[in-house]
Amino acid sequence: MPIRLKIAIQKSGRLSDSSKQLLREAGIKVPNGKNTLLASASNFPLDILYLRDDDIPQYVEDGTADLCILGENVIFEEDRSVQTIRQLGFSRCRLSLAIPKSETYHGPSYFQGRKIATSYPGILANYLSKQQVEAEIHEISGSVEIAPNIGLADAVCDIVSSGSTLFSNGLKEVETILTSQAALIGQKDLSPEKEAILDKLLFRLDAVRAAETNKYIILNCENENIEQISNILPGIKSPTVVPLAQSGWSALHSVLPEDDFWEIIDALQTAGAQGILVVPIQKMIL
Ligand code: PRT
Ligand code: ZN
Repeated sequence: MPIRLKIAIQKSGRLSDSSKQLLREAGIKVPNGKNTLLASASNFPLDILYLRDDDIPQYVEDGTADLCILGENVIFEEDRSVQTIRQLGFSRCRLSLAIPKSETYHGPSYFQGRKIATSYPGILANYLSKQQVEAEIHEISGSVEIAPNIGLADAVCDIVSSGSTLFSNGLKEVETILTSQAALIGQKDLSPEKEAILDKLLFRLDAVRAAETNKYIILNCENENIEQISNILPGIKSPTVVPLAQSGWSALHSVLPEDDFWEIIDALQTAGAQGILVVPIQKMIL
């Protein structure tokens, strides 16, 4: 039997659609996983295990799965013997402490002697001990945000993304303990055969990620401005310069990190750039 890698992804939940989409953008035919626990990609040596996210770290640690896509927060909490291979940029969130809006907050000593509800007792205990604060940790598995309102705790330590859950429960965020995003996590010791498949997978995932974070830019300018505009464009190498039908004018093509675009747009226009187009990239091999 040819060797295949096994990747565990969340069956349904916040990570599942983006995990499947990432693998599909890497050209891997991923079955939907609706009524199945295990499925095989037909065009890549990868099997997909669809699981609850809480069960995944154990499966990777004990070798039932070689890899997984999981929120870093879960890995930080569980302290498993696994390794983070790549951060994947989606499902970004933070783990924060929040208290009732009406309370005055002066710093972490606020929590001394108080009761904090959380699903992340390990990370919270670590944070409190670093702050030299003694508090009672009350572990609950869901709906942490209602704990202060029903008198179960004085504060919460929970995952936040938009902040609207805290807000609608009359809470305010006062400390961020960690930030998290989805990550590709792997077993510590893969066989050389499996490492070789992982390298192929990473080559594809890196091409997808690079394409997501970069844009293709096309602009027109008079030839005398080419040098100045080229100096502003970060690009992978120097820009491609294509003459326009109108003499004395050229089009410049380049690639730039999306985050840089808004920073340099004014400088480009001041240097004489016109008709600027910013176009998504499908795959980018560096
Ligand atoms: O069923 P299963 O056990 O597999 O899933 P789950 O319900 O345990 O996890 P799920 O799908 O809710 O979350 C999976 C992962 O998504 C988490 O481990 C995080 O890494 C990541 N993530 C990103 C989030 C959020 N954003 C998020 N907003 N996980 C949870 N939330 C919850 C949070 O607990 C709180 O209740 O959303 C609420 C806060 O959201 P805002 O937008 O109101 O601030
Ligand atoms: Zn879960």
